[in-house]
Amino acid sequence: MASPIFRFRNLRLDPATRQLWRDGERVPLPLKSFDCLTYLIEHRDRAVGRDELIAAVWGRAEVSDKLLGQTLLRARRAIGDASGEHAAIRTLPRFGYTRTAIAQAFTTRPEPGECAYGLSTSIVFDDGLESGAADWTHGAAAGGIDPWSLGSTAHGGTHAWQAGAPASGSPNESWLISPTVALPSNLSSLNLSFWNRQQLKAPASGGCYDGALLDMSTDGGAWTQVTSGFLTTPYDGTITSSFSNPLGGTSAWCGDPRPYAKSVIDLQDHAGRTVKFRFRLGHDRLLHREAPNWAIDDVRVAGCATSP
Ligand SMILES: [Ca+2]
Repeated sequence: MASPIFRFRNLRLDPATRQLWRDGERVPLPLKSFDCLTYLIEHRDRAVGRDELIAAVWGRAEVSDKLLGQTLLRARRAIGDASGEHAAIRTLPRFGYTRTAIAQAFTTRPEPGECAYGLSTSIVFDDGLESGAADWTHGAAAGGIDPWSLGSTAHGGTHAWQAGAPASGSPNESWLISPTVALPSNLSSLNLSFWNRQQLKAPASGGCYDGALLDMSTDGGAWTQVTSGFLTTPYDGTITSSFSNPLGGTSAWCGDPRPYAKSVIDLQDHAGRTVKFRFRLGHDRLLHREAPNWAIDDVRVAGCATSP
């Protein structure tokens, strides 16, 4: 299992690089204080005895109460710990056979699409589009053009799916369809994630002229638009019906422009089924932005498994 990153309050602690961040700013912290903080967070489900903490961080028993107290004080200051019963790190006066123990009340949370501490990520499907189109398909509605191809506007590596712009004056509907993915029934937090970059045309007043959206088919059934379960980067507007966009009136992404962002969608309700994803793009009859209008990379379906 990869070394976890802990997130609590407005803080982010990375044990692998021994760095602590608050609101995106690095918080300097002496190494022993950092190691104490990490050990307490790693064992946040119980109180930690003084001697255990010293053995884990210093590896020897002759650490004075004063040194331990100073080390913990620096850790507490670094995380902005409150005093009294709301403190994350508290000293318990009597604890078993040790003189004192450190109790903690850290509540950590995973990022959308990541697994909580103690659970390992299980990858179900992962395609960075570096090995060709494989089982992907794409096309366009009758009379339209298929703007999809593998191009170099990548998020990871050197390839991504990308859609160009049809000629102005021509409303267009096109799609890109993923391979079939079988969702296991023994994982939790099943999700689809993909990197999603747009250069679509949108009115300054909000909404979309051109729009991009996600459909899903379950067990080979009809396509339906995904309209809920977005854990990050939800649709940001409704496509206007005023300029002949075939998808007019639907919710869509319409970044004008928007750099690569990660879209994460909850799939847990579909566990045990097979699914396909359809990335659908609608252009209106006005002038279009420069290609690529939509780029998709690093498409992944994953869930969380309890570690053995
Ligand atoms: Ca790629």
